[in-house]
Amino acid sequence: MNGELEWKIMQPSNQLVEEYMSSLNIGRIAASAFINQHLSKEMVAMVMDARNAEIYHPLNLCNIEDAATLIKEYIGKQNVAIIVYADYDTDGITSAAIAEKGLTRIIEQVYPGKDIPIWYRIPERKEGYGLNDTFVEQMTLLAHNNPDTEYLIITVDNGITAKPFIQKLQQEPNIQVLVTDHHEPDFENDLTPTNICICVDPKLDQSSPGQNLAGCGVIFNVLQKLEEVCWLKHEVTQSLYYLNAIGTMGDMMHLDLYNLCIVQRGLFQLNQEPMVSWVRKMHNKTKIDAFTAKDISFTISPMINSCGQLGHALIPFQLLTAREEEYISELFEEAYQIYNKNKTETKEAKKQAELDIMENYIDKHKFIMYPMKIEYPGLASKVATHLGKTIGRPIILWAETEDNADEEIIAGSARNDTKIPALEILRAAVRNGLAETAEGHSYAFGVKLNRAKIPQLQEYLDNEVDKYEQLHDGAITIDRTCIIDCLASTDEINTNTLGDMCLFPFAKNVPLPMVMIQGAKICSAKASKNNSNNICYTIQSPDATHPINVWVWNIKSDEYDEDVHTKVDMIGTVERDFMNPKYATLKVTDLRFY
Ligand SMILES: [Mn+2]
Repeated sequence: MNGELEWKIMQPSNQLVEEYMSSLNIGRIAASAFINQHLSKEMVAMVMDARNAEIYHPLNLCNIEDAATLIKEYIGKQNVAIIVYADYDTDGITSAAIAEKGLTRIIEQVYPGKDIPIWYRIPERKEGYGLNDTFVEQMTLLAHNNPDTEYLIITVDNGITAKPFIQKLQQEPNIQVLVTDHHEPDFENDLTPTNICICVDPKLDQSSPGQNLAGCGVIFNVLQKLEEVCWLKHEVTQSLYYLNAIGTMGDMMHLDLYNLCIVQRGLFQLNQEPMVSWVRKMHNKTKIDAFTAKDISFTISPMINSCGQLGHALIPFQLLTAREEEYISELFEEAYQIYNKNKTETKEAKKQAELDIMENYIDKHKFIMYPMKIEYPGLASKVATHLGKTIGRPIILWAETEDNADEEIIAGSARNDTKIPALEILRAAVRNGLAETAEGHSYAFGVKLNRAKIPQLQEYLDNEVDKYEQLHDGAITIDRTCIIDCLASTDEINTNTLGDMCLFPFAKNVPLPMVMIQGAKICSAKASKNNSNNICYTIQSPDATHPINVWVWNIKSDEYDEDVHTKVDMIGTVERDFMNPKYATLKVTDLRFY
């Protein structure tokens, strides 16, 4: 914690800050952050107002009109069943929930009383992502045995690379597939089904709007279009923004203007009355009375995701779509328990992996390849994210389980917080036949490895990193620069500032403003009874009227000496005090005593 980061102050001009403050009616800290993030006043105002905005129209995604027309045609038929095929992560589950609630209510509005069966299929983790042979066989058999029923399969958050499966499905005359997805198409290997069924995916056309939509954002837009072709107002989709917000944040999509508005509108729904029943339970459980974007990222989405990771993807889907209060309570308790279990398991897995790597890998390798003995492979990517940050090397991690022990090809998660071009190196390895695939972003990507070639690949990666390092000094060190938006007094760490932090969905690419308290007097310091590395400091800026309390976690015990140090510089974000959520505190990112 102490003094690890390089602080870089980016305080904008007073005049500009004041313009933002008066036109947006916000404080100095939020204003400075918006300016540093290059967000115009008009853009910020648009996002802030999105909480009350009544109607959004669907984005003009390619094939969206055809998709809506196809659904309209099917819901008008007599003998018809709809099957929604989703994914087991937060985005997949919220996509399925949006489809469930959306389709049911739209059908009810267009054909009151008409009963169209809608089934949901959320594969479990061990089945793998996307359509699979078992599903194709089941559907083929079903369609074959019921020749008078017409089946419409709608994929959500998957399907754009499932051409072989869709081809088989559509061999049955009474099966039709509609793909809605946001993943990259794969034209090269002829896996993209655009020529055999209707596909809605913004990635099919780089010039299409909605490039940053999550899977749930795509199905949401399709349903909005369906409302339009059915001559309905957007009443149904209007009530589903909160699910769209959760899925969008859960998939960690870039928050462009459209996504910021979705999240803002969704947050408003999560916090307003009448509240969705499971959301109210979440409020009670967490003792938080107004969720922020950060709460979606760190509490709500993880609860949904953690069930899928431990092999219970159906529970959160049922929770999100259940209608009976008693059933909702039951499902919520179950989901929350799995979430807690997941947290404990993840913590333990992180600790063990870190220890093992530090003892047995770090001296031998520049690019860590780590086979992890883990009960729940779903936790591997979370462990990888943690290790990428802490070990300071690029890392590929995969789960070694009983299930995959015999498999020739295994999937792994790669993370890279260094300046090493890890993805480029892996792609070169794929071209050299040492690995199967590498896809994603430089900081986080997925790989498929050939078990027999792992030793060779390891040698290759170590060599490549070595070569790169010799050309680029310091490439393997993690970038520790921390941008500070604004210098502040301890007096400004107050509930007004805290209120500003809730006016806008600060998260991801628009993070909470980073403030710096300079030259504060240390009035007192008190260690936690449970852990002497956690200390509550009472500090006061030179010109402030009140001292404030801030907790600092995991402080190196030799860093602070009360006989020597009397002052401190701190950087951090203004957040709820965990002891008393109504009050503001500084969540300290780094500090320096003197
Ligand atoms: Mn997704």
